[in-house]
Amino acid sequence: MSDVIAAIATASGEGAVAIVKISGSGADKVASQLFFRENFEFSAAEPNKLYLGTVRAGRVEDKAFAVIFRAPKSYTGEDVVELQLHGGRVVAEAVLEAAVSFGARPAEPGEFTKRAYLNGKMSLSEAEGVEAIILADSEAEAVAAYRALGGELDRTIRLAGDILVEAAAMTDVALDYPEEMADEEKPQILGSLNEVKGILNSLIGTERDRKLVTDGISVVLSGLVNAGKSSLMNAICGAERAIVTEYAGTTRDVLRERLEINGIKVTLSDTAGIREGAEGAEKIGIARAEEAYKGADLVLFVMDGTEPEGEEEIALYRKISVKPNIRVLNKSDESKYPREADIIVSAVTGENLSALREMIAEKAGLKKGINPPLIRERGLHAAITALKAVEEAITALGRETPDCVAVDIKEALERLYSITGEDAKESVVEEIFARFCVGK
Ligand SMILES: Nc1nc2c(ncn2[C@@H]2O[C@H](COP(=O)(O)OP(=O)(O)OP(=O)(O)O)[C@@H](O)[C@H]2O)c(=O)[nH]1
Ligand SMILES: [Mg+2]
Repeated sequence: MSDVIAAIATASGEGAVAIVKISGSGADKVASQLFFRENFEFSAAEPNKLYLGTVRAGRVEDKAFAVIFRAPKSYTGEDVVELQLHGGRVVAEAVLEAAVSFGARPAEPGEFTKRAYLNGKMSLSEAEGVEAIILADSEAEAVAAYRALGGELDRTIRLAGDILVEAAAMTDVALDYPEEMADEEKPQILGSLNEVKGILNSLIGTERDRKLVTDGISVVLSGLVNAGKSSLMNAICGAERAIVTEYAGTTRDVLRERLEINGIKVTLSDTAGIREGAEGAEKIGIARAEEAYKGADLVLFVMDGTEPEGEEEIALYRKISVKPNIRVLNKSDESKYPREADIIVSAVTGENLSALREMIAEKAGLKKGINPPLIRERGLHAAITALKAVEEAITALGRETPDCVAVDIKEALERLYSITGEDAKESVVEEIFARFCVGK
């Protein structure tokens, strides 16, 4: 039986409410020395119901709510008591300290979720979804994390696993009657292996989207001098970040700003306008600008609609067009020289800027609605090794004896189940939960 653990579950600092969680068999005994209410005993308390009372921890007292969740119907699968106190550091810390003096142990980072996993309340990939939702700092990331947390990844893995188990069973039959494998089982086994290969390929294929979700994309404003890049930077950020003047060659350094565009994390960079014959600091700025657009995921090629399209602009676009890009014709409010563009905007009036935001999100490849469940680095690596094993099984099926095929299928299965943790090694489990914050 596991010991009783306790932790402050809420973030430190001032806040309306602070929560102390106590989990384990005997959590109610610890809590009963902290929380008091007339005619109330935890042993007789109705689960999942809030009781208003008083907490006493040494000299500190507070009005508080207490709730008890009875095993196995709790987050950890054990008896859990939560004490909802007034926010701030002092009361919560006093209550935690008192809980420890009454026999609880301070929880390690992620220990509540680790217990939930060990007690079969959630899989490893769901637990990683919990971690990801806490760490999420964009809407898209939170949505993807919730899908992992909701078990979507588990269902995919289980489906692939079931097909592999069936293929392994067929290989087993062939082990007893090797001469029959060629005619009867082979095409079936091959069909199953190809099916799993397809599932894994699409899972790994979502990696780009996953990286978009977690890392965000880098978008660089580029173009000739005075096109209005800095003005667009400010308009998109909604703040006066970059210096704007009517003089050509204003921006020198690369100016980066992190923001969220339609739920996607974006690092937007303003760069020096590119022109021939620049000297000194401007020349260095242009070299940095070129470096920046070369490394971008998406380039916004900004053109000045009040100037005619010249050779210099055409030549620059030719260089930039090898990158994913959007041709933005700026200054629509005063535009005199229309030309081919993907979108016509005005940094000054704000015309079409929300359409530009949509276009950035779409070009980034993350259309609204497409949001694969989050698969953390560990899971992705396992999926790639599982795929390799499946491919080896397919090759072995054509050339080798059934026992070689069976070995490869077993390897694939082990890798797959390591994603959900059905057969995860202890060390992996330790490593995952150590990354969590205390109290989760
Ligand atoms: N009418 C109008 N003027 C604009 C618009 N956008 C920018 N400008 C003007 O164009 C001039 C240059 O704007 P910047 O934003 O500094 O242009 P830039 O591309 O960053 O210029 P460099 O940093 O020198 O390469 C300024 O006088 C702006 O006020 C627009 O949408 N409409
Ligand atoms: Mg500028």
